[in-house]
Amino acid sequence: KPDEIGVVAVGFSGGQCKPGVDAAPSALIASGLLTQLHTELGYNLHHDDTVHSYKDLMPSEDPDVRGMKNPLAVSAVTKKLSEQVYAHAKEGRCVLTLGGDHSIAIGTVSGTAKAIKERLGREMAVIWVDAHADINTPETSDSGNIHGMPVAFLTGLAKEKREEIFGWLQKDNLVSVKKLVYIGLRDVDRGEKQILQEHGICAFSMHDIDRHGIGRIMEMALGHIGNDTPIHLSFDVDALDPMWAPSTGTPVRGGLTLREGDYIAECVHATGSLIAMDLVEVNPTLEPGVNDIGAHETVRAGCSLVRCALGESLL
Ligand code: DIR
Ligand code: MN
Ligand code: MN
Ligand code: MN
Repeated sequence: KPDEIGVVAVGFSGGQCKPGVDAAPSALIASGLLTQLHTELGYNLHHDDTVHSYKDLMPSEDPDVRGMKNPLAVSAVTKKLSEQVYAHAKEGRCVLTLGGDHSIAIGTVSGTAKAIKERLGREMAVIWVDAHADINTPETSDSGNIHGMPVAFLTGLAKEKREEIFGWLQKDNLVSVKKLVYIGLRDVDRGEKQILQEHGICAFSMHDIDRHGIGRIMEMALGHIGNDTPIHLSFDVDALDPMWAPSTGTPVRGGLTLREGDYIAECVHATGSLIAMDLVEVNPTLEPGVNDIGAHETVRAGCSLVRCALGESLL
């Protein structure tokens, strides 16, 4: 049922330290994104009309564990989100998750990975579009922010036995490092570079994009994944240059143009294998521009990426 989309709106910011990224789903929806998906692109949306903040899951105390900040909260939220995403994916819906910071991908990817294994008997691929690799382990992380660690937990490179601190992640929830592709990297920590090298992870940096052009990069990225493999696209808006997406927690100059971002999304759509997309790290309360212009532009860019991934550019 490729015309059915499950939507999960996640107003969660506990994977990093700046408030406001929890306001993104409402801003994206208020700007008309979901309406457009229905009326212009013809999708049938399954949405509970709720921006989930998971307040009932918040612990009263949440001390650091192995340097991780808010470990109980992030674990509890992503566990619940994993179940929500799984339920949509199990029905054969393409799952659109509006974040929230990127820690929420621990929930989304774990949910789709499991559903795809059960439904299709297949391992899915993950395309991670980001300025950052988000593959720190608790030990390599300088910040302790879990939004810099989701890929480590999702690939099993970071593990924690305690059920209440990501111990709920089972084998079925994980993705292979071989099925992971990065695009847009330009701010990768030393420990992360080591992890990427050690495991031979497929990663296309901004340097690679400058060198080959985005067209060739997408051929290589999709070639690595292989035909007919279900794809989960996890798009951090900070992959875009701050010129296009200034309202985000950790902007890094020298990023993708909006057109390059849209092109990535269009190419993934064209495979016909997109099974889920996350759009994360839009923070409408961070407004480097005058009169909200930064926030407005960032929301607009985010909406464009989602529409492109869902086929708006098709003639
Ligand atoms: C840094 C920043 N690598 C960290 N990560 C960010 O905190 O681990 N990810 N900003 O989006
Ligand atoms: Mn990220
Ligand atoms: Mn990032
Ligand atoms: Mn970030």
